[in-house]
Amino acid sequence: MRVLILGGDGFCGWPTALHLSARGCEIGIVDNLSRRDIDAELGVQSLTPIEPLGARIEAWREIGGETIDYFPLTLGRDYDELLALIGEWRPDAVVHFAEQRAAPYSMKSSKHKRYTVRNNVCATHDVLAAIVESERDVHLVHLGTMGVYGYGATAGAIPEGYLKVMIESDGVLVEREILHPVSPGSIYHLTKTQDQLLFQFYAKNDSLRITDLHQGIVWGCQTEETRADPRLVNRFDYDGDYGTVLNRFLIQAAVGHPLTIHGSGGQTRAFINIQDTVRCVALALSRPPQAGERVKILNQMTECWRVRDLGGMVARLTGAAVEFVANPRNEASENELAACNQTLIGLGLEPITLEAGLMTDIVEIARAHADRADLSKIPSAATWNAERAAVLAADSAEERLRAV
Ligand code: NAD
Ligand code: USQ
Repeated sequence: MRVLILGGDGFCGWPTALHLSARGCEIGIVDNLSRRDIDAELGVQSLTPIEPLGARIEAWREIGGETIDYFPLTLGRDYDELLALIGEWRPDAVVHFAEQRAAPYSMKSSKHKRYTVRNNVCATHDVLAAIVESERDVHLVHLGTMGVYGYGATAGAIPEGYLKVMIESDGVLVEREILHPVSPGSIYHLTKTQDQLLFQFYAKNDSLRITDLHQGIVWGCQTEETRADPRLVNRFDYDGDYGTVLNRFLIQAAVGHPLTIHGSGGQTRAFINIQDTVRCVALALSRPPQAGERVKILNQMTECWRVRDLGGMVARLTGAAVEFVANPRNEASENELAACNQTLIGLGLEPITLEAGLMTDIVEIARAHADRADLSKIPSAATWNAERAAVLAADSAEERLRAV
């Protein structure tokens, strides 16, 4: 199978490219390296030292991997080049990871909000339009997010994308299945809800075959393939904008920083290990929807955890201190969460669940590169609104007073 990986230099895209390449797929990567530019903008770097993309690809070939093609395009801007690429490279499937994916980054300022909306929505739409215009039968697999559902009260486990409802028609109650209502918690998450509508339209209007993987928070760093050579190492973000909660806690523990629990830590979220991410994408590719079928939506998560329980677990494992800090986000301080993931389990996914052994592995990676960590980049400074900004400002003024 020929697979074009959009965003193949990123945290999920790079290990997916290698995983599929190792299993006989011919791989092409499209990436504009904007994630590396954002590192420069924020003055941060991946905790693990990542090679330039060309060197990564060359290292894969040197250790016996297949050749991977690279196309430096900006999706949402270089439309003609994308269209030509789909026509000439002739992918059977396109896996779309190429979006600005950090909620805090998307909330930093109007500039960041506008960039995230423009980048993500235009990228997704251009991919859809180009597949139609190319007249090729391509299966599009997109990485969406569990966050599209929001974290309000749910009646039982969140279904996979669609919700059965009863509607009244001429005084008669009729059962319908609708796209699950959305409740995004950031501009980033909002763009994923827009993506869903684009997919729904193109599946209906052009019979495109689309799978949308609603992924939970990814933890971990390495996969079977990225471990094969130090030059293949995956990126590992720990800063206040791009670091995700469990990875941040593990690094904070490794560098002796207290674990930064936002608010009460009662937020419950869905999680998945990076090794399972790449397996899930391979499973989704193996079971495409038929032309004319509705968008196939799968919940790509394996377990749910409350943030303060995660903090407690990492603290017990490592001896780290825990700190409850003012929450920069506008989010429910406590929520319950359960989600269905039967489709991927039914396709054979055997989840890697949070275990002390695996976490110790990551703490070891973090310790090995601790000298690259910039502790001043750990606090999450992007505030969601004026009220949150005031709370954080009051909190740091109090801290300064305590220090004198
Ligand atoms: P990432 O930022 O590490 O990777 C995204 C890649 O896409 C980067 O290499 C970037 O340079 C590229 N890119 C972005 N916009 C582009 C554009 N317009 N044109 C070309 N290239 C572009 O992010 P990630 O963690 O690998 O996430 C990949 C996808 O998975 C995202 O869509 C994200 O929403 C989704 N996801 C990630 C997580 C997670 O915890 N990391 C969880 C759920 C869903
Ligand atoms: N949190 C802390 N302390 C920290 C960092 C985060 O308590 O130091 C809390 C946050 O306030 C939030 C929760 O942990 O309640 C999760 O935050 P996160 O940064 O780990 O995850 P999130 O912002 O939701 O985004 C990440 C990815 C995004 C993906 C999403 C999946 O960056 O690309 O879509 O996870 S989901 O959350 O299911 O929508």
